[in-house]
Order: sequence, then C-alpha cells, then structure tokens
Amino acid sequence: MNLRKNLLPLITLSLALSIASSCTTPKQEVRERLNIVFIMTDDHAVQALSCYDGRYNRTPNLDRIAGEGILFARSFVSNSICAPSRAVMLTGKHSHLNGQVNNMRTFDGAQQTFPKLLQEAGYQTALIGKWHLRSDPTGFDYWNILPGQGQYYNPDFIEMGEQSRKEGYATTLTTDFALEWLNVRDVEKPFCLLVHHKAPHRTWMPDTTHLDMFEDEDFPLPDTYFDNYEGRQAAAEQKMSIIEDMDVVYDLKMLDKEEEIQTMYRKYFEGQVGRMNPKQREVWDAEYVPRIETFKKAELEGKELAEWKYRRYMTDYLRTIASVDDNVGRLMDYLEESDLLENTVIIYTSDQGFYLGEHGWFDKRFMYEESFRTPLMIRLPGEDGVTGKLSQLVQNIDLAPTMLDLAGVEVPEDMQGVSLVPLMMSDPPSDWRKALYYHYYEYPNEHMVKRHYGIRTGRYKLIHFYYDIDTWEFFDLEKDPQEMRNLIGDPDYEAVIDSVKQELYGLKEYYRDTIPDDYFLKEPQQ
Ligand code: SGN
Ligand code: CA
Repeated sequence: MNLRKNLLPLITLSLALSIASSCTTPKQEVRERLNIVFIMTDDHAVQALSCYDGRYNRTPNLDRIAGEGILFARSFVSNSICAPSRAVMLTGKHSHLNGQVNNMRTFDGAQQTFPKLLQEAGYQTALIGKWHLRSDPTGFDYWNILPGQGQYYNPDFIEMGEQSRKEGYATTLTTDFALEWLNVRDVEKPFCLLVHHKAPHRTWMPDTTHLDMFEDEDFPLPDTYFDNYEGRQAAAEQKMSIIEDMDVVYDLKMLDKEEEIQTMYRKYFEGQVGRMNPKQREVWDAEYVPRIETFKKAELEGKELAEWKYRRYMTDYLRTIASVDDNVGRLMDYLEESDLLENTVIIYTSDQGFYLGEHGWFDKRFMYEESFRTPLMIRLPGEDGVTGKLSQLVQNIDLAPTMLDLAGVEVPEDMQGVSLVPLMMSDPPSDWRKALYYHYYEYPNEHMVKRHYGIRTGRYKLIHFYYDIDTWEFFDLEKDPQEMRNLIGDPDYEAVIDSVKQELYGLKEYYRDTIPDDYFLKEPQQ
C-alpha cells in the first residue's frame, strides 16, 4: 500500500488556487486545477473485472487504473438500477430526495448536480454515451448521448438535441466522440468529461472483432446456480432466472434463418440485428450460424440446457467487456500521449453490479451482494500517484462530493454522500461510516423484484421487502457470504437482529427516508 504520497499537495494546490482566485487572473487560477475523467459502464459486475476477481476474464486497461490508483473493495450503490443510480451520482443524494426512484420517471434537471457546480467553478463539462434520464442533460457544455438504452450496432446519438445514426459499435463510438471532444475543448479551462458506456448491458451484443473470444471457455457454474430460494420469498418470486426467463433468441442469439426457434422476444432481437450493415452481418453470421446449427442439433433439455444457457450468456457478456477494456485503453493512451495523465483524475465505476449466474440469475435490483456492489477505482494523477486497496464502506452517493472535493469546490451541505478524498490520505478518518442504506422501488415491473430497503454493516445485512409482501431477511456475511441462509427467527441471532434493525431505522431517519412506503405508488408514472 502506497497511499497518498502526493495527493495532499495536489489538492492543497487546487484549493489554494481557488481561494486565491480573487488575486490571480481566472485563467491562471483554473489552468492548474485537476481534470476529471469519469468513466462509467452499465451493469459491469465486479466478478468480471480482473483487478477484483480473476476467475473469468482479463481487463488489463481497467486493471491499470486500479494498479496506478485505488481500488475500493467495498463499493456499493444505494438503489441497484440504472436511472436512479445515475441520479444519485449526479446529485449526491438518495433516490427519495432526488426524485429518480425508478427508470420510468423523468429526472428533474433543474436541481443541483455536480456538473453544474463544476461549471460554476470554471470547469468545462461534457457527457458522452448513455444517459437514460429522459430529460435533456443539464450542467454540460457539450453532450452527445444515446437515446434511452441505446443500441450496440450503428446506434443513434443525440448531439446537443440533434439525433442521427452513427455507423459503428457503441463502445468504440462513445470513445471516439470523447476523444474528439478532448481535441476541441478549450485548453485554457480544466475539464470534467463523463464517458458513459452502454456496455455490458443486455442484450450483450459483442463487437464483430470479439465474436470468437471465450468460445472454448468452460466457465464453471456458480455454486448457487440451482438455488431453491428457501427462506427467501422475494428471491423465489423474481423473473430474472437464466433458466426460466432468459430468451434463447433475444438474449442468447439463436436467431435461426429457418425461423424454427420461435420465442417471445425473437422479433426484438431481429430489430437489433437488423441495424447491422451487410459487412457486420456477414461477420456476425459467420460466427453465429454454425453455433445455431449445433444448438438446434443438440436438442438440449433440463440441466444440459441450463448449463448451455449460462455459458452462452457468459461468453457474450464478457466479450462486450473486452471492448470496454480496449476502449478504456485507447482513452488512457490519449491522456498519456497528451500529457494529461499528469493532472487528470480517472474514475471508473458501473451504475450497479450484476449477477453472473449467482442464485441462477442475470440482472440486478436486489440488495444481495452481486448487484449491490459496484466497481470503483480512482487513479489520482502524479508520477507516483496514490495506490492501494481500501475496504471502507463507500457508496455511489459519495461520487459527487468526491469530484467536487478533487476540484477544490465546496461540497454543499445538502449532499448526503461524503467525499472519499480523506480516505485516500495516509491517515484516513477513524470515524468513517459503519453502515450503508439501500432502497429499491421498481415493482411491479420487468424482472419482478419486490420493493425493499435495508442496511449493510461490515458484517450483517438486514432487508425488508414490502408492498405486496412483508418479509425480512438477515444474513451473516462473514459466515454466509453467498446469502443463502436467512437468519430471521434464529434464536442465536435475535439480539443482533434487533440491534441492526434499530440501526436501520436510525439510517432511514438520518437520510430522511421517512416517506411512506406506498408514496411513490401514488405518483403518476411517466
Ligand atoms: C431493460 C432490460 C432489463 C433491465 C432494464 C434496466 N431489458 O429493460 O433486463 O433490467 O433495462 O436496466 S431489455 O430487454 O430492454 O434489455 S438498466 O441498467 O437500464 O437499469
Ligand atoms: Ca445498469
């Protein structure tokens, strides 16, 4: 661990310069300040990042950020779903305060966000890629976003309000546009650039350059793949099972030309593949047509089909991540070649984690570890920048305060997150938070994950599922990291459950989540 060495001087410099702004020219003041590149992916599980977990894939460029920076080993979200997570990161506030409780609502872009505060402090701000908040971005000098979820192949982009189709693959295009913006930005100002990828979101369509990767890989099934959800009613009632809910055509690409494989979502995948140009389609078919033929011949059933689905899912999911890694490499190379690594902070995270077959699932939403966790790596600039692994409990509410702090901008009182900068000092505060609060609202909806809120301490997790259900779950993460044994009702844990429940109510109060459980139900959904 080599924490912090030259961070303090940099931050002090940044703060000192902003304080001294009245007696320096604005240009002198801002030129020295740290730039921020905030890279985010969509649904990137820590299990699929080799700096966190070496079991499945290699991500050398992402690992470089961790290797030359800080890896937050216990990083979490506050609501494991896309638009809510993004709104939390923009505002530094939990969903019930920023209003973006689920993906269906429209983000209130009039509210305070970190890009606006950076802009006010003289930063140039840009956003490229996935946005998903329905309202037009605010607080950005430049934006070029995918509409909604976006497409992998030849996607439309909306550039400052103008929509047009772009030829190419989403991850590469997003990076191209980020590099183009870096080339034309005002070099007199510090910048904050958000590069937000669609990948590796469903339907996990790999680039034509990666279609063969992992093809012969024999990924072992997770221990909990055939979970029977005993003692966990909400887990039993979801609709995100690989075996039950994953569509063989839509998700697993078995789009046969003979149209013999008819599934519920086949036509939607036809639409996605239909965006390809003839050349892309030819390369795609060269790989998938033989796979489709083999699949049809095999006539898999039961356990064999379950295993095949898992492997098919994993190969495509990991391939889309390989493109992310390559493109993060391109961005890092650009920053290095332009001497920008010297004064640029690089942040990497995902909007939430994801299930790679644990409990038999894909998707996210639950407060269980795989989707509650999210990768977070921060590379601070400087020759021998701070490096190491931190295990304090951090959450996506902390990102806005952290970026403001790094930029030398005062963190507003009403932000609920806390700057991570002190943690990255050699003498981290001893009174760091001991527990995290979580609240998920998107039910009834796709995947049917019940509404729930909960608390996670260093060792325990308590969750209350509510709305058309009223169940509690308690896990001892030290003894049961896979969260298979719900300890509610276990006499040995009665006292500790009571005490964690009190802590949960305390956190609810502390974060001002005192809104009645059915409140958002009555709100008009858009
Ligand atoms: C889409 C996906 C879901 C996914 C949500 C939310 N279905 O609706 O599987 O849970 O997005 O994801 S799809 O058929 O359209 O791919 S999120 O990351 O945007 O919140
Ligand atoms: Ca997501």
